[in-house]
Amino acid sequence: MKIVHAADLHIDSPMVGVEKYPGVPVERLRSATRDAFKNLVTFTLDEGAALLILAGDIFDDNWRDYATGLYFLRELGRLRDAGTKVVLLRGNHDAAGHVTRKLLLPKEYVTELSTKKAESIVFEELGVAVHGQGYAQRETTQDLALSYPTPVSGLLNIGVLHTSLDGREGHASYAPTNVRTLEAKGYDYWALGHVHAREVVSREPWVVFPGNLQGRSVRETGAKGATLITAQGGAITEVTHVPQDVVRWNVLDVDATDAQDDEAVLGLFERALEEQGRALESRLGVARVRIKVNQRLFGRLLSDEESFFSELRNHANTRTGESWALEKVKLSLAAESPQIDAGGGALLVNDDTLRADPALLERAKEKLRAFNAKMPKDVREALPLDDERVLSQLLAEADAILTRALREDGR
Ligand SMILES: [Mn+2]
Repeated sequence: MKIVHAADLHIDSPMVGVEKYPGVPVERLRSATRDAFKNLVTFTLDEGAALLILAGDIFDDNWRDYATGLYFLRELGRLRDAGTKVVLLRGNHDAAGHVTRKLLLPKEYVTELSTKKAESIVFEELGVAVHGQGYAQRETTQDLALSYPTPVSGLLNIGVLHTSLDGREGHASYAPTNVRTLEAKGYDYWALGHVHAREVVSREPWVVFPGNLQGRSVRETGAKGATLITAQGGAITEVTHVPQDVVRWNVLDVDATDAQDDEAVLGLFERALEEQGRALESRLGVARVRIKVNQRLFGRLLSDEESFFSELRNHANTRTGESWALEKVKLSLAAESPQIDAGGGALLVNDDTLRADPALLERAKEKLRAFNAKMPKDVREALPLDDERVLSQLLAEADAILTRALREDGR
């Protein structure tokens, strides 16, 4: 028998800001959460799964209109004829008290777990008991797992829970609990949701976050999908992750420290695209590109950033066999750049260049005097900008701040 476990579908998540990126196929991105859900239903059918479990955050928020809910029901409807059962619950994003638009679920094959108290749904014909409770409110901060029912003996017991567990970076602390509490329930499998990165937390019993079904920003990189559970004779024999995403987010790090010109940087960029492109298959790849260059090239590329970046986009968009779009390009300075290591050099004009050019120094002092005159008296006295020693000190500090910022940006 096969069971499919997915969570955090966030269907019709708005994908804020994607239209800002030149050449990104916005419609393909906007429909990605729907298309991934369609993939999930097709996959469930192809596997002949008896049960599909959706562990919360099926919807991102209140729908703009009923089209979102109707799409969900229409796709789900493909499971009816196959006899596949569906169990779902609400998470923080689609908590009962938060969303105002409601769907009438077809009860003969879709069951929503109560948001009022933990309950069990027994599928005698499958030999499976599913336990769980959905979110009544967005801010659900109590440990819901504590009141989950005792397992039904002789059946495969699955707990469904939308939880941050004992804390996961970047995820609000909702329905917090811990693995020990889950273990103590005596279930065979915990079908968790909420954390968007896939994680097998435990194997005895199975405690699994499938991750979200479709990445929605560069913070959600890599393969996204669902978990396929295989059971035999009332025991779980296999648990595997299967990608369902149609758009895949990537961070492409290109170390071009040794590159001497634009052409060399482009070559390295091409190679990075090719390497990561293999995993895309027919998906759209959306990448944030981080290119690290030496100081000489850094200044030159920055001075004509726009045309260099559009060159990169053009290379990405016109690849054959793969489909790529660039979210953002970030240039950074290699940390091992000798001048930087010597303690500075990020400022085009620094103390040395200023002193080497008396006219420049005089012009700077003039500007600073005018600026200083507008300052309140106490500031003017504490910081006499036309004093060369003060100026030297400030330039050195500014250089250090800029240098550090450039280095950190390269990480
Ligand atoms: Mn959530």
